[in-house]
Amino acid sequence: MAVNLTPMYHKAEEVFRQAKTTAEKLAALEEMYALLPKHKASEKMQADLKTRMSKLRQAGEQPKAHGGIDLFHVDKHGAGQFVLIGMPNCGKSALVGSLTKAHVTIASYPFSTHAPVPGMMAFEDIQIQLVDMPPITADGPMPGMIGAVKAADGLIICIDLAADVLEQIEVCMGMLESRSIVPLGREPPEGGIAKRMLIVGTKVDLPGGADSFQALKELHGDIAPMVAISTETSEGLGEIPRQCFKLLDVIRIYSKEPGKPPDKGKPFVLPRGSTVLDLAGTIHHDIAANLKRARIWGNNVYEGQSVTREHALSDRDIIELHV
Ligand SMILES: Nc1nc2c(ncn2[C@@H]2O[C@H](COP(=O)(O)OP(=O)(O)OP(=O)(O)O)[C@@H](O)[C@H]2O)c(=O)[nH]1
Ligand SMILES: [Mg+2]
Repeated sequence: MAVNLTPMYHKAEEVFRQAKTTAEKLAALEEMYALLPKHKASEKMQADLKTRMSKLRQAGEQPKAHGGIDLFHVDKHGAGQFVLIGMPNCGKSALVGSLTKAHVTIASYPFSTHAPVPGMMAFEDIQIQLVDMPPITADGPMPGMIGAVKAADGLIICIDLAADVLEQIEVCMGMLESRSIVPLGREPPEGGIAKRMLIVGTKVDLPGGADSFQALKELHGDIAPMVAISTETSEGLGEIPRQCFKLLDVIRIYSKEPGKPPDKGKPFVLPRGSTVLDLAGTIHHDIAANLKRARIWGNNVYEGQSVTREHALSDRDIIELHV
């Protein structure tokens, strides 16, 4: 039986031939792998592509110590970055695909994602970054992946409600614990880190999904907040941006120039507890250095009240800075 390669595949192969850097070559190979028809006749090609990808990944990691590229590093954008963790085929890519415009690979076979894929998820008037990741297994994550997990502002742990939920929790939490990463609110071991985490039960539309979610909540509800979702029916999807925003514990501040209406388009996003001076420093260090006074419109204050540099801001406050 012949392997019928699509024009898209040939295009990806051409991109591979033209690629100069390891990252470009790897991205092209991944595209070729995604576009390769998966059946018996293509098994040898699949294996061959996997070997080539694996060699490139190793090559990509070698020079890291000498300042080379980190294939798992994703530049942060928006109010915060959440990295997805989960076992093969649990629905990570489908989730990122449903909440962002990212071009993810969703497939019925496992190990379909080979590299991080970032996308921006909207929550009201801000954006939160999601990063789709290759799966982890009982043998652990792909080499190099832990750096991205540690660097993230938060983790979304995906548990397939149509599969063995307890095994998945054990594998995911065990992997994190073995790297001294614990959920926020727990004491990390020395040198470890506490991370914001959201547990997402996926495929709740499948038979037994709702019951599995209840069982998961009863047994492990103390680890982190939990949400059940389906990318098929959209159930629960709206909860994810809300929960991520809550976990990030940030506030949105709108700036206003004297005599003009506030700029409601794009708020500044700051950690909860930030002051007027923190806001000024985020805008420009000159403004922070020369800040004389500020006026505020918002919660728990009179409209346009003058406040000091040390005044702690609240979510959705409008601030007018005077230098
Ligand atoms: N019924 C149902 N199927 C889903 C849902 N989410 C994902 N799937 C299916 O589950 C399979 C795996 O989905 P992916 O999103 O590719 O899974 P993944 O976790 O990214 O897989 P890897 O990249 O291999 O780790 C696909 O066939 C999806 O269509 C869901 O909410 N409901
Ligand atoms: Mg995937």
